[in-house]
Amino acid sequence: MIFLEKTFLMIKPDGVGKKLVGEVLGRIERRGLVIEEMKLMRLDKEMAEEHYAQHRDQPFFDDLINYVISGAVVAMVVSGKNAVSVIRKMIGATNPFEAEPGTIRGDFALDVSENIVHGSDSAESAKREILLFFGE
Ligand code: IDP
Ligand code: MG
Repeated sequence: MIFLEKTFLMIKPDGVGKKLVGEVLGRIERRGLVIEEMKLMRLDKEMAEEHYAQHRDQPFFDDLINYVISGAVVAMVVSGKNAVSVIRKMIGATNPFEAEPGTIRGDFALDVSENIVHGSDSAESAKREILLFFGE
């Protein structure tokens, strides 16, 4: 089944710091996906904790929050056919050791705690995250 859907993608502080914004946007555009909304912003602690609420009980939670609030992020809504799973494939595995070359993490990251980008893991997560960041 093909779904025309929206997903949420965020270039995390290490991605912005490594000057990978253009690289990530270029990959999204060249794939034929559409950037519907985009903003450069800084997350506060409350918003970061809300965004990553599902990981609240993980041992890495505090480090994750401190990392994601440590600098500017680029948040965006991306649309296209099967955008949620297409973006997840383009991002690659959570642990960059396992991310295939050709994926964003497989090409630019080597550390599970700093892995360049976030992408929604399901249509439900996308809806929640788009509401949190863009209020729609
Ligand atoms: P995802 O970003 O591929 O969806 P999740 O399991 O949702 O991965 O984890 C959210 C984020 O938390 C990861 O992108 C990464 O930044 C961080 N993270 C996940 N697992 C670990 C870990 O084992 N140690 C440190 N940080 C982690
Ligand atoms: Mg996730």
